[in-house]
Amino acid sequence: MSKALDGVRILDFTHVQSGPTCTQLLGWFGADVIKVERAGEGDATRGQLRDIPDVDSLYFTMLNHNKRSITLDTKNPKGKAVLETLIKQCDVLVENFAPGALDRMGFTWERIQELNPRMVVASVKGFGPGPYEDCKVYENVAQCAGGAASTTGFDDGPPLVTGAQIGDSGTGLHLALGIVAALYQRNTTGRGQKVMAAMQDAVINLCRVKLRDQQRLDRTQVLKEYPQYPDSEFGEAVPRAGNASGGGQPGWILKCKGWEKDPNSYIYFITQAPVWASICKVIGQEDWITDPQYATPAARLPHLKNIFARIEQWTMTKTKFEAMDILNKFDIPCGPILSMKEIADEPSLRATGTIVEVDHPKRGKYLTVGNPIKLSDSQTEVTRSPLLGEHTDEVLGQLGYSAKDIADLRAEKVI
Ligand code: CAO
Repeated sequence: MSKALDGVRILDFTHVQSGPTCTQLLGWFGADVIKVERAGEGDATRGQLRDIPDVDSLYFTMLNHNKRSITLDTKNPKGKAVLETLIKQCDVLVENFAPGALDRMGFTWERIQELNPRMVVASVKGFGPGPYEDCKVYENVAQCAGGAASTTGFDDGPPLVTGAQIGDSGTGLHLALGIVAALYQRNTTGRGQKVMAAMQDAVINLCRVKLRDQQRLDRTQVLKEYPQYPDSEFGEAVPRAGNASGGGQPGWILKCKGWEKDPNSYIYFITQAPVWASICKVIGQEDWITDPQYATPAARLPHLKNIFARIEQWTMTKTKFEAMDILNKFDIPCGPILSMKEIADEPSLRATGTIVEVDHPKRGKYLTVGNPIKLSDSQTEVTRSPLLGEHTDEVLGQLGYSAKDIADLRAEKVI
């Protein structure tokens, strides 16, 4: 079967997490991704958080499937010449170096355009133009500067970062969309263009509903679906909302049977208005269907804590899966708090290719997250991450280098 991005060649100059998630996605859609790494060391994540000595870490392997790896010293003149050949023969260059690193290497936008005017040059940076544009940035810096941390957690605690890597993987997703859009536009213009995704911007985009709430708060000085209402004062900025729903249907995380011993024995429960009567029947509180204090969504807002406490009395009598079964029969939106262990073992996620087992020559079998985006005409087969420099000879051969050229470059430590 053909793939959506068949024939697209990516010069993958990315490292750590944000850039590699982007190029991995492009690889899953069929692009030929050539990852350029420094000889001897490679992407720093190969050696970070290792669970097996001298074997590429899960951090690296899980971000670099469906790629080829070549080693190249791009600060060496002969290495630069190889990079120029790659630029001429690739469609997209993706990089997430610290600001200015590509320019310092001699590969400015102008130079790249001279070499290949059709090339799309895509970058992840921590910040867009402004006071922080020269800063190096990692995941949690972006979560903090993008508004996520100030709006995550509980009112009486400090700001919190989330486990979801919205700064890195979130930005990688944004960048991948930008690249595909730029390739599409190239079909009509014949030109490449610069694509830039700043991590702060990506996090702000994902926190869009909190900017919505900031403006509601500015106008009305209250956010009635937040846990601060009606008992506490609101300040000037959107407060942390605990587990309140970000949408118009109030929700909260409730204890289920076994919560005393199992830290994940909880369920997310949404009191969606159309099923209010069903909720009342399930928990045995039918009087709330008609009681004017509870009968309408607006009337319920001052009583949400009381409502969730009453529902929790019911959920605590059921396991999270029993509660799911019962609630779903009545179309009551809810979700179990699944641990990573439960996700790893879930057969339906294996069946859809969202959780995939991959075999690696040095580490053996391991689990990874497959392509979360499913295309009906472009199936994803997850192939293992490359060893450092595994494809150097193959790729240089395809670029027209002879075996002797390659041996000379190796002797001079350029590759
Ligand atoms: N050959 C020779 N030199 C190479 C090379 C190669 N194949 N690949 C990289 N280099 C050089 C770069 O040119 C750079 O050199 P200079 O500093 O002399 O210009 C140097 O290696 C280091 O690059 P870096 O500054 O990007 O790497 P770092 O480890 O110091 O910083 C990071 C890492 C992530 C903080 C930084 O790259 C960054 O801010 N990137 C943008 C934001 C981003 O993507 N962050 C997410 C990372 S995932 O959490």
